[in-house]
Amino acid sequence: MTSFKYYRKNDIEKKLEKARFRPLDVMVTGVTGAGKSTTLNTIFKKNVATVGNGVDPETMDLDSYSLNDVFRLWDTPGLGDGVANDEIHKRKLVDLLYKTYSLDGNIYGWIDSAIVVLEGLNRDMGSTYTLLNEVIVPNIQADRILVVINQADMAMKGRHWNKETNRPDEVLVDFLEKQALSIQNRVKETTGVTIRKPVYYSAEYGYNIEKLLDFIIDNMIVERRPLVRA
Ligand SMILES: Nc1nc2c(ncn2[C@@H]2O[C@H](COP(=O)(O)OP(=O)(O)OP(=O)(O)O)[C@@H](O)[C@H]2O)c(=O)[nH]1
Ligand SMILES: [Mg+2]
Repeated sequence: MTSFKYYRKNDIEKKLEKARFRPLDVMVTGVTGAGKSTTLNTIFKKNVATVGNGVDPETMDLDSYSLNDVFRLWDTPGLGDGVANDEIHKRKLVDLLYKTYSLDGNIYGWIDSAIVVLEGLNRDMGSTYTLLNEVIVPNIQADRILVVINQADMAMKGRHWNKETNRPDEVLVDFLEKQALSIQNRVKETTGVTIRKPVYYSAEYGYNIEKLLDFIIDNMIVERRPLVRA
């Protein structure tokens, strides 16, 4: 099993040198049960974050995990956890987006980019759009928002997923490709924001994790993040 600890570490390092900050801080968001914590565990190849049973919300607080000295990931609570809890979670997410540091008399956002994790089956697109519309889009620049699709294995309810190779067959790949395009379009319609075509992966089965990391690394903004003005 390959380790992701040093995955393209030199590339990240080079970009950070140019941007003159370090490490890269990526916030992982998404509805409850989408698989944020599982995604972190798969990248870290160990259980850093507690995974839920898929029914009850699990992560309640913000936690950061350093993969190495250049890349840090932030696990967050998922929306879709009831109205009252969602308000508390939203506040925590917004607070994290306004966590700052100052340098040379300027103030910058601590978080460099935000990932929105969707599940392959798309059970709760409503909460995903609430998350995008109320929390993410107003508080971080559009080119720092990455939407990704987890649970690729479940996109067709488990059909067309090859359990021996832990990969989708052609039918499922075709389905996932279309789904990625349709999500890109729907995000544009619902939020007005043009996002990059989402990558799809399976945290549970370790499928396309390199693609996920490439997506983050290749789309890194090599500049410190100015705060969004209200
Ligand atoms: N089939 C499948 N199940 C997954 C995948 N990723 C996560 N799961 C399952 O989905 C459930 C929820 O996963 P979590 O990682 O706890 O989800 P979360 O987004 O962190 O949820 P909250 O902490 O409640 O916001 C668990 O039962 C995981 O095992 C995946 O790629 N495929
Ligand atoms: Mg979690």
